[in-house]
Amino acid sequence: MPKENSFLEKALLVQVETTKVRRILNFENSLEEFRDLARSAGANVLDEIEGKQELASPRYFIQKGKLEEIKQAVHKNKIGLVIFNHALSPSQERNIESYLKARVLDRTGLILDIFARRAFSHIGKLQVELAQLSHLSTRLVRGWSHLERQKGGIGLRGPGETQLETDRRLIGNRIKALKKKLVKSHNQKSLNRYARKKGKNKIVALVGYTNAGKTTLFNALTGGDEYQADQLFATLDSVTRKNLSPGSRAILFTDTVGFISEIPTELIESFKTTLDDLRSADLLIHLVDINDPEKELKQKEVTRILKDLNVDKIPQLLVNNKIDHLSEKKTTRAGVSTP
Ligand SMILES: Nc1nc2c(ncn2[C@@H]2O[C@H](COP(=O)(O)OP(=O)(O)OP(=O)(O)O)[C@@H](O)[C@H]2O)c(=O)[nH]1
Ligand SMILES: [Mg+2]
Repeated sequence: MPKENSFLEKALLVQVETTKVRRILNFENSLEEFRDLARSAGANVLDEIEGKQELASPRYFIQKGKLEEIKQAVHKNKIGLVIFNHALSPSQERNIESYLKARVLDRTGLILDIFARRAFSHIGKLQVELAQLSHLSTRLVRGWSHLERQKGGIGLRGPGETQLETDRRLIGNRIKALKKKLVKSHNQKSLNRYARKKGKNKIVALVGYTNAGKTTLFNALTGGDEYQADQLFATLDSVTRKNLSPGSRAILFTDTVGFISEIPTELIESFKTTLDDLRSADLLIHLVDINDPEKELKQKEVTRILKDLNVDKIPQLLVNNKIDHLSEKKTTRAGVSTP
């Protein structure tokens, strides 16, 4: 087990294999990515519980025996947060929480949390808030019915309106306002200035799975000093800069947010503003980490997301990255290990 870090939130990770509905990455690699996600969210992973079942069970997602096992581990290590590498329905999340007496976060919630930690720009923050509210609004529909009994709240509601209706209305209003703000901020962004001059300057966008090395290449090509790190979702905001190489024509490179398998739809929807920059590109450079055991599947996922974003007709160059790493001995990555 890793040393306890009192500054981080103590967490337990849960991943089960559903043999009748397989996920995109294989079990081990999916677990590895899950550990990276948990680490990126600042979790101090004290335990992991794995399981295997045919299908998700409706009430708790996992089987009761497994849930009891988790409960005991939670109790033993005084863990306050249990993270599932699965999308849980609002009622499953609530049922598990009341059984375990611990906070439960699903894969979508985890990814949203990382995004919230990484959003520094004005547009980034707006996009994350939009994604979180969209996620919350789906939870309100079925999950918060207990709020319907609460009434009151000066100046908040119209006649006969329940708390749930008020919450929905307020969230709906905020979502609408956020979308408006996003469009406005986007129009003011520098890329549009560049786009107007686009006749002269070609735009090349770097795309790929998270951690493929987009920002590192972007910095090398443009002399930029954007944040690059061995972390999932190090980049959230698109940045565009001119190439460095003297003598050649000016080319504008755009660095973008990375993709991930089973990406929450709320995120794709909310990040349309940033991802809109891809539409102005003349060429997409699709970076693939050649050392990644799941590179083919990840490449397929990126291709699928690009199609979803309607940018699959833009010429694309597939580039194998981190080839220097190929000859190096494979090192094991940090996860739950014994010191
Ligand atoms: N060995 C090796 N490592 C690289 C190379 N390019 C990037 N890296 C490392 O890979 C990690 C991820 O790099 P980033 O450039 O942040 O990756 P990214 O695709 O921008 O990731 P996100 O923004 O999180 O989606 C960092 O630790 C880099 O140092 C490379 O060519 N060789
Ligand atoms: Mg990056």
